[in-house]
Amino acid sequence: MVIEKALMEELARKSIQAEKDRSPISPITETIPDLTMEQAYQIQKIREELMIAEGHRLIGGKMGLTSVAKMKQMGATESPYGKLFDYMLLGPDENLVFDELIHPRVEGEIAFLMKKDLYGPFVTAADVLDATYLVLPAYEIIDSRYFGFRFKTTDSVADNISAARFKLGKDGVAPGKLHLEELGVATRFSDGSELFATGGAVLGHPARAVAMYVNLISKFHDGLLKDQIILSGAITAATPVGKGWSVRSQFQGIGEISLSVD
Ligand code: 0L1
Ligand code: MG
Repeated sequence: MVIEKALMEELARKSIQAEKDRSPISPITETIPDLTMEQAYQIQKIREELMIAEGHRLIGGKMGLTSVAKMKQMGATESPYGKLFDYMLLGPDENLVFDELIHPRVEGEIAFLMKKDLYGPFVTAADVLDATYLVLPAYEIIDSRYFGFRFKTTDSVADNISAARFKLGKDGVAPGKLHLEELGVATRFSDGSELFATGGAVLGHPARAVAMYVNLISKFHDGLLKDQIILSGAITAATPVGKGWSVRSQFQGIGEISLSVD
């Protein structure tokens, strides 16, 4: 089905309003079941332009569903991307405020801080590592604007793949000497439960996810730019969080990160 630009803008505005009001909405595919991935990215792009017009600064991007754990959790077959804005970044000692979000979930991820611009569509993982200033431990806090986190991947793409907040570890390391695919990530939650995975859980190597991001955004002639941050995707499944909850992770050879929820 053809979707007129005006309807795309209306759908983008609904997603933004749901984020602002913490008021979940129904997935687009309930009314437009054959929403294509291309249309979903056009809606996401309009959403991005509207956010920038409101004064938010684009500071990077994110890949989603890059691990088998996440794909299984969401029943997905392809890895989508989204964009990160300045208001999403939590300070190094800042807690997550539960009441600002709808139904947040936390994911441990490896972040890349760029020192060079990269433009696709033929970027490789080696190009990404060459253009990276630091890799850092990160938490992404996703918060779908759809009821009950229930949607198709196309809905999620139109909703900026649930991007809501993220936090970076205080220390980062130049990627030169690291084997990111072997790097272990150990996570311990305040209820005593633990998760362990390696960087290779993300498409075999997290730099591959970043290369995929650069190549995908080239369809809009966008690049991953110097000083931007990119989250390479959850290493383990996303964990729902509540008030009073906390988590700490060790990223082997990079550093640690922790997060508490107020
Ligand atoms: O960061 C993520 O892995 C989110 C990917 C898309 C699925 C979702 O919207 O939760
Ligand atoms: Mg994520």
